[in-house]
Amino acid sequence: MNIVKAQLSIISMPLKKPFSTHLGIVKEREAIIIELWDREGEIGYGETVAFSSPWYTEETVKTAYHMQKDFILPVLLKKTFAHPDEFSREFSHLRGNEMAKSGIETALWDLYAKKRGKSLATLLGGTRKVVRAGAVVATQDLKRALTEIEKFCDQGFERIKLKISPANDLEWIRNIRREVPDVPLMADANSAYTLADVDRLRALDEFDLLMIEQPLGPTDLVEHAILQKQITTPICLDESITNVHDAKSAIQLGSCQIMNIKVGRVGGLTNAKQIHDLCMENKLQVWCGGMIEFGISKAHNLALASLPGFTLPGDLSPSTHYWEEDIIDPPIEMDKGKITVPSLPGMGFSVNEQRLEEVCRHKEIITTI
Ligand code: OSB
Ligand code: MG
Repeated sequence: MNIVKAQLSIISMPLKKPFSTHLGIVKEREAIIIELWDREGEIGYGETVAFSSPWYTEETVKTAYHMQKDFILPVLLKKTFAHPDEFSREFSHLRGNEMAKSGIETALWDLYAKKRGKSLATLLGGTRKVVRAGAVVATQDLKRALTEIEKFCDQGFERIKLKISPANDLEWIRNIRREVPDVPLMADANSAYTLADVDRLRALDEFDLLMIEQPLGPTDLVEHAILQKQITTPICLDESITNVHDAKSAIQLGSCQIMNIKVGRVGGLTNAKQIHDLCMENKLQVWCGGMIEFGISKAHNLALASLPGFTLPGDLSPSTHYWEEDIIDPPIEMDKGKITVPSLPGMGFSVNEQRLEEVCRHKEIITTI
């Protein structure tokens, strides 16, 4: 693959409703859409899932744009890649900045799959035709949380994930369990606790949660291992796993029983697949995490989630879940809690150029000359 031209577009769209965690509220979603052209004019699409501010990881839309424009694309435009797997190694000298890398790496994967006339899922080694969808409840109001859970269950979502913190955990989950005793329920703390909260976290054990996601800090692999010995609810890691090495360490230490794999958080599809393979070898269950993303990233997620180790429902939702109108065509749909893995070449969806233009705030073309 020889990339002759790249375009970076910063887009912005309001969410249908605010997404609220103990770390802040997302009302408007920015993202960088990447288009890579090869010599024959074929285009590969990627999406950078960094947020406008560094609340979830240290990256932002602006830092990712800087990395892509000034460090990644100038090198990429001078290279020839036989396979998108080469990207991760080539840019390993560029530290961190996984979301910046992922936006471009996933565009390379899309282009590569289109050139081969194969779906991304097929090329990654996917084995499922449909994946199981899951919804996230991210609100500071218990009544609203209960209403949403009921709605999501009616829509067919196969599991509900509740955002928790010491301000809304035990009381909330007790109420939810009273209203909907059997719903497959998990909690995501986004690092709201420390080991000093072990009694509080142990009190969650009685509610039969599928798992608790990232209770402690991002670098707390040792602390998560200590916590897991004191609670029965399986720990799932999210923020703590940014590469294959983190995943190996977490498995060695016993920091978690389950992993959430996000393409953007781990620097692209190649690394995501490697973490998946490692978890399968070590008999850990994995699921595909979400980033309140647009359709391009959603499409890449569907391909990844078709791999055999993705045995649990992910943060996978239809286009209309967060957006009035997505940027892909057709939009992603859910049928009875299942989403079909695209089978057309590449990511399997077209980009809705008119919609992309509508939500575009800034764009720039980068070429070798
Ligand atoms: O912690 O999993 C998280 C969204 C943005 C940033 C972090 C997280 C999330 C989610 C997934 O919870 C929401 C979704 O995309 O459906
Ligand atoms: Mg999470």
